[in-house]
Amino acid sequence: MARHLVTSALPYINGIKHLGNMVGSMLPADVYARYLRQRGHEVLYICATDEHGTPAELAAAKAGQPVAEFCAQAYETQKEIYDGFGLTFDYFGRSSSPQNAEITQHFARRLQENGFIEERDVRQVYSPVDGRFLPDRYVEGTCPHCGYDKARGDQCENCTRVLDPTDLINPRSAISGSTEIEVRETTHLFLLQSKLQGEVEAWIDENSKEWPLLSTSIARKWLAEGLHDRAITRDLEWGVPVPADTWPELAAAGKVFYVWFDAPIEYIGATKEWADAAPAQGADGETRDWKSWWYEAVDVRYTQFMAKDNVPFHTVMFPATQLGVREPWTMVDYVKGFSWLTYYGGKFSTSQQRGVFTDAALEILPADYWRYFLIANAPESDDSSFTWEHFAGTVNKDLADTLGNFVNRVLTFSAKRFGETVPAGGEPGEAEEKLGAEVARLLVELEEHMETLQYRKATNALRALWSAGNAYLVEKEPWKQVKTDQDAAAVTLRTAMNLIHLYAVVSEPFIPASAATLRGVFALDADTATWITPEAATSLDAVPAGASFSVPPVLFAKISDEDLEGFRERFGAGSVD
Ligand code: B3M
Ligand code: ZN
Repeated sequence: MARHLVTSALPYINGIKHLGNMVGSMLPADVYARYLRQRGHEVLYICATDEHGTPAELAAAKAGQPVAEFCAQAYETQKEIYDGFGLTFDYFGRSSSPQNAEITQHFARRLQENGFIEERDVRQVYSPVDGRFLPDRYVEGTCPHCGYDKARGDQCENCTRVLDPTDLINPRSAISGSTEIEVRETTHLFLLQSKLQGEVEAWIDENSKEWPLLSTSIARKWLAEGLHDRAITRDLEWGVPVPADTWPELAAAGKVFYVWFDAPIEYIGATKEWADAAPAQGADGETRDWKSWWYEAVDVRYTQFMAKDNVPFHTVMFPATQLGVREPWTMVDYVKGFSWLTYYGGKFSTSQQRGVFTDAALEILPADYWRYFLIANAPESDDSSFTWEHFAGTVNKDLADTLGNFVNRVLTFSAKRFGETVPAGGEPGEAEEKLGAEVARLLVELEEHMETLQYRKATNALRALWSAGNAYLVEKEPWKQVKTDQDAAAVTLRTAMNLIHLYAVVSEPFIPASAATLRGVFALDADTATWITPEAATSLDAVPAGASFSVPPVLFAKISDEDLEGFRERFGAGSVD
């Protein structure tokens, strides 16, 4: 059986992420990791904050803090939010860790030995007003490709093209706003990606056969445009230093690696952080062999999650780096890319505070409401839009009316008529057989969609499982049965309770907190968090007659019109420019 390595794109340290960021990387990765664990696989789910580069320096400057202090604080803030969303990282690291510096420097040395790095003198944007070079996001201007006037020096947010600061039209300093910009000469390390084009192409041909179209089309487009040699160092204070043993002059000049060079390496760095943290966290007694996941790891299947703007870096550039290192580091097997989640059809915007940010989301409603809505509407092939109306409608219909109501009705009614044990008596008949077959069929569907990482389809199957319970109740009408045939009512309620148990298991990756409540309904010895096979589901008898149960509090509160109005007001619904 394969061991599963799962990573989600590393959230930048510079601010709180919005729901679009959440659904485009961490949340689907968590759902997948939870599912795989339930299926009994060995899983390592790794993430970290991406702490280097100009975004971190700019955010720290804005907060008036030294950058190390800013990052340490911002890391804790983000980590707390992800805990709140129920994300089950095996480790949530920091790209500023010594582990990442060590591995990044190792990669650079190997690339140098293998002839894939070259020192080049380049002309770079310099701001006399700020007294410094202006790499990447320190410059803003007009995109030469699409004309977007707030393009950053490293990438245009509008057309997603990767840029060089000198490409920008009408450049200005992001620090002072000064348009008095000079171009000066300085030396940087270049990664000779052009030499690796053929190898990357061959690797893509061989490995991307099963990837979603979104990922392969972006990778192919980049390869078609040709891999260009790229500067992998910067003149910044904060970053992984160029190793002095290999490049003494550049190290003395204070050059650090470009954030996109060290960030993907942090997937490995964070795994080493996980291993190094073991003595402190080692109550579980497990051995943490980071290298067994990353080096000569023939039994590891590696799945990555990210939004589409990150796809080129993961499908082309990082593979080029890995190939150039000429060592057997684990390369990605499956790249799950996502389109954008929009806010009423417009962009979520950090600077304009438009949309819902993850901290505010948890302030107003429990994580499961967000998890469910976001995964059910994951922007898998196209952009999808968040609106409060759609969100409230989904929560009320699927969670409150379909799942919550079923659970509450069955347990409350049974407790009232038969007491708080699963009713005994009667034999399952045709209706139960039909239900069992339907449940088994839907479970197979759910499994198939989870295995192929199709989240919308998986959620449809989950919802259909919940609906099957309601349809069964409507068909059997236990509240009528109980008046004429106690045994018949007992069969119906017992079967319905087995459905609740099944829902507790199969809903867990999606809505873990509610699933835990459902598992707690029955005092069963067996670990019910383990997946139920379709064969076992057919008989719907895991919870036996006589088992005790308790009625949980209402699982999902409905979102009222009043709530909805309040949310719209607070978050500025529909204010799209
Ligand atoms: N931090 C970009 C982003 O947050 C970047 C991802 C790095 S993954 C190695 O969208
Ligand atoms: Zn552009």
